[in-house]
Amino acid sequence: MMNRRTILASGAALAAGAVLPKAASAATPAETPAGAAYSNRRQSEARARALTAKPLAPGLPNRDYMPVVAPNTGTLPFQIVDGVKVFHMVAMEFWNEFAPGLKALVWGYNGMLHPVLEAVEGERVRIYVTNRLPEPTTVHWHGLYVDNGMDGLSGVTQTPIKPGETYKYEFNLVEPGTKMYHSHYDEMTQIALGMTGMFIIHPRTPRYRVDRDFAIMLHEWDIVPGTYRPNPLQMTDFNVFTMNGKSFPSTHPLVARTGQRVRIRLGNLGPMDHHPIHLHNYSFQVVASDGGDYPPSAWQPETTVLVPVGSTRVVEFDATNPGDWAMHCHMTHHTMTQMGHHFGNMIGVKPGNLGEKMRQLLPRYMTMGEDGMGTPMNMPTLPNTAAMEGGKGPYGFINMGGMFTILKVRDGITSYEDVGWYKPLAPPGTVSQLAVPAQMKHDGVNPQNIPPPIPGPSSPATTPM
Ligand SMILES: [Cu+2]
Repeated sequence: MMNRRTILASGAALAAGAVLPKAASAATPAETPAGAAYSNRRQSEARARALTAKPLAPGLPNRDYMPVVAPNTGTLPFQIVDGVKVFHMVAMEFWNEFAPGLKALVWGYNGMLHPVLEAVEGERVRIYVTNRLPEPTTVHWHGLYVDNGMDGLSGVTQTPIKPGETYKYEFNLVEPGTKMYHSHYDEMTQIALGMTGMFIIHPRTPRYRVDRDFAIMLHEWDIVPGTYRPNPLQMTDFNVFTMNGKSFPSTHPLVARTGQRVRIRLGNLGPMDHHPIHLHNYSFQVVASDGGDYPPSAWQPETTVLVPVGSTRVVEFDATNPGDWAMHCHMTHHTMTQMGHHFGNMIGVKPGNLGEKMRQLLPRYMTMGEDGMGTPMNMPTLPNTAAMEGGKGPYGFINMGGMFTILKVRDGITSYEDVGWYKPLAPPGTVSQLAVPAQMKHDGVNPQNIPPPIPGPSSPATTPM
């Protein structure tokens, strides 16, 4: 293997005019502080040794780790047999209700979409995978350091698990982190139908503790309104966006007590899209990915974290401000459910009696979108179709649906059940409302005093009302 010493010895570096500091030339990269940080060689070597070492005792929830909360889905159970933690995953088809009014047949594990596998660094796991799908499958351990034959890639490291068969995976968990798992056979179909989840390996000795620890897998689906099967052939035009298999308003809120340290682990194994997840009000730190913990010097304050396909991102913050704070994908079409995207643009169109004329041909026709789409349209829909948007909130209609949930921070709560809306608790004077004319006058604000519009081909400036 080439290191700096061998490069120097070979004379190649000298011939190329390279000059190395004296200290660096006396050590391999891994032996210098900068080199060690750059190459992570010692960590890598420890990981390789741990793969074949005697495993540590299995860790137990609430003793060796605080279990994560995975809203709307579950954590897979385990047994401990002869010092090994044993899981049984069953790949199967089942019905999932994405949002009120929309159910479809999906593929997942043990009757759940994205169930969490949770374990502890240093222990050994044995994971049985039974295939109850109509086609073969495998499970790949995404981001985990394992023996090659445990990697779960059909055709490369193992034969596929045929329908009816049960395979065994077994390995030491040599590294903590927010990892994932997913099918690695007919990926386009099986991942599109839901066969993904998070594999959380808690550190044996945490560097610090948090009070709330949430796990959310993001996913996207194409479910044609009125049908019951997600379409795995879709490449671009997804219409159902989920957090742990649910679209708002079915996403369970994330509940925390004021002052708690909150961690949110986000994973994305959806088919095609990256999701910029935004949290209202709080600046969080991005502290880790499926590659491992970031050193604190590399933590980054953000309000939106991009979660690319095939990655996890872990964010943390102190929930110091009570309220109902939205957390959602910032792609506007990812916070809508099953909207038809194939209409012409109707913004600014004056439809006149078009609706009446159309209803002679199509009795339930509605002209849509000439004033924008912020008001509920109560459109008659096909069977098995979710409403496009989120429904009723404490101050009226909520325009967002899809990949949207709410962080609910409350003073002094003792239960993490849904705590309702913040409205009754909002201190007087802290809610935006209709302005009082006397105060506007006092502040020199005159609603009639507006800047003139810039004239355009059909703007109101050139078409008098
Ligand atoms: Cu998105």
